[in-house]
Amino acid sequence: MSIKGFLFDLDGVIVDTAVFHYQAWRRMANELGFDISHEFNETLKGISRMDSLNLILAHGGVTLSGERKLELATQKNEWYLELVNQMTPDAILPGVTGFFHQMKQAGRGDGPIRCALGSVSKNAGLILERIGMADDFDVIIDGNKITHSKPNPEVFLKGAAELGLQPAQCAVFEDAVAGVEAAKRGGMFAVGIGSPDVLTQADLVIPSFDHLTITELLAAIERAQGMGY
Ligand code: B16
Ligand code: MG
Repeated sequence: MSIKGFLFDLDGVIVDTAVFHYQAWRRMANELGFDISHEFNETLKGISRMDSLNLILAHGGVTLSGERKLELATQKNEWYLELVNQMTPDAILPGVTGFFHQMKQAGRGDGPIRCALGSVSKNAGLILERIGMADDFDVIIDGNKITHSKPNPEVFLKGAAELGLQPAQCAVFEDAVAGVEAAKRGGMFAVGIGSPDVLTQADLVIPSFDHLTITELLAAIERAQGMGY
């Protein structure tokens, strides 16, 4: 089925807020007396705030009350927002702005490509405002509109539905293992942004949007579909 919609993850695809999440979670873990590595941080990408906290506490062997966990999640978010509030459009990852320009111009003969944001972050709206991309999506699905974080496909299924498209008509751009799994479980074509060694479930992996043309991308997707991806 030909691709008519693009669904974009936010953290690690449009902007590198994954680094800010890591800094804030690491600060919290350090205050609790343990550390988290880059490798462990990979497992938190695309996972909701409370699910991330539970994974980190289990990793550190720490058990806390529900009330204390809420306090810590709130504290982490305050540290994270200090970093987010310093963001400007300069934080947009290389090639993203050019790709969006092409997307607005590209058509498939039977209509333009439509796009949605599919992020489990409750701060997605603020981040898009900070980087000047709040008006660049036809549909925005964020952590305030969903009940299950990735790898559950809910965020992308809602995005496709609000675009008026079938899942198979959509390609998802994801940097996280959990996000690629969500796209596959949702029945979408998964374009991994990063390393094929990490994003092993993706149908196609590209290093970034830098120097990427829509024509080349759609051709690569069609080749992968032809191979029964
Ligand atoms: P917040 P994405 C996800 O965003 C992040 O990858 C993940 O690390 C974070 O815990 C989650 O959002 C929740 O974010 O605390 O801001 O609500 O990758 O789905 O865009
Ligand atoms: Mg991400």
